[in-house]
Amino acid sequence: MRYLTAGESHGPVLTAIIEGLPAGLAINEEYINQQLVRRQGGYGRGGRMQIERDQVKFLSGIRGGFTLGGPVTLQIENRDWVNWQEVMTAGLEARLTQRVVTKPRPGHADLSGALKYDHQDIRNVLERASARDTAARVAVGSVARRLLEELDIEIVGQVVRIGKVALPEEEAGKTEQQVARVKKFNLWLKERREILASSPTLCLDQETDLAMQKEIDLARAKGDSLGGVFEIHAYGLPPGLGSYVQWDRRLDTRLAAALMSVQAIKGVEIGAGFACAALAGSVVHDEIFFSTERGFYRLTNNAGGLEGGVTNGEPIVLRAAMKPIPTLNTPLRSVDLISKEPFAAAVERADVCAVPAACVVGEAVVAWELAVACLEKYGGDSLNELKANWENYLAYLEVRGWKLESSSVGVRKKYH
Ligand code: EPS
Repeated sequence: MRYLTAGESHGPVLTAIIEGLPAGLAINEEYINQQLVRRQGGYGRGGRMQIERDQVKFLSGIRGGFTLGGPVTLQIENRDWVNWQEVMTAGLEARLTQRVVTKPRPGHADLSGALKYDHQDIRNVLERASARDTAARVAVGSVARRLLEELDIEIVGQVVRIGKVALPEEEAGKTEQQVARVKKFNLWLKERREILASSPTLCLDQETDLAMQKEIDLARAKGDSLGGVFEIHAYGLPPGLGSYVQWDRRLDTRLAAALMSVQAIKGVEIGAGFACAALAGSVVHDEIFFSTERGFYRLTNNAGGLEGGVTNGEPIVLRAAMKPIPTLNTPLRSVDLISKEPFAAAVERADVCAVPAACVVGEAVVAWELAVACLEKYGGDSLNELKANWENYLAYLEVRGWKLESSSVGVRKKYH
């Protein structure tokens, strides 16, 4: 399964084509729109999100509410297009001398993009480099999420840090506390979703949520911007997705790449991640136990559900660090592309903080990689074929001593 996205931030539409989806998957536009709304929200967004009302339109590959097996085309309109039409239109009549950008903003693709593609107008770079494209990626990821639901796989994301404000567990370190948190959250998936849906920063802890909002207000008042860290958990993955036999088949390779590909992400961790480096092996590795009742089980999940690039049956735990948005109201020093004169970057419309939005994008790109891994493992041209292969594999695992009931798949079924 693969996909491409296309579109400029102020062009008429964003488009994505997905190829390789099995036939027979029930999907509707409303399902995708719910995720698009989540991406548009979050505390700290700027003026552009007042204009856009992202909604997907299916243009191919779906009939009567079910996928056909052919390429699925998704389209999202840019409402801002009406304000940019004359400048952005594809025809020769485009007013290319208007809204020209020659002042590269530090932290954006502006300077390297203009040099790489031989552009004199940085608009030709920023239009495609823009995080506007993440709307298309969320639409694509939502299709993958729908497929994963059929296999009882759930993904949930949360913001754990914005600027200097972080969840108390963050400050405490990541071994015991993190394990306890992962376990607790496993039982509380439904409640977690409800709390997160009402948190403007996508943070589970109310006190931290309020402190994060204050931090964003402070940054806004100072004309500054903020980054942060979000965490994605995936539940319901049996052991055996991904492979250690080749570097590019390792699931952690793909998940890390997917998260790194999201605009402004500068770091990714899996499980206890960078904290592992400071700890002894005896503390880090998740010991293996067995009982006839539970089958194979673990008491810790520092590996974040991945060993040797393969899922081990524990929840997947990923984190991504987002840098502060580089478009600032406090000008940074830069140099004009054409005149080579130094200047202080002009004040522009921008988000103060887009970490909650990036978390929704993170969920989407993780959903995509997990759906690809499932299709590779189980195969099938139709959903029925995929599910039959999946159930067959779960039955095989049970024979080998890995029990669905005591795994995160089973726990989910019991509690939700
Ligand atoms: C972005 C700049 C802003 C953001 C945009 C990403 O857009 P504009 O230049 O139109 O003000 O709002 O994000 C989105 C449009 C979006 O949908 O998330 C950038 O430079 O990356």
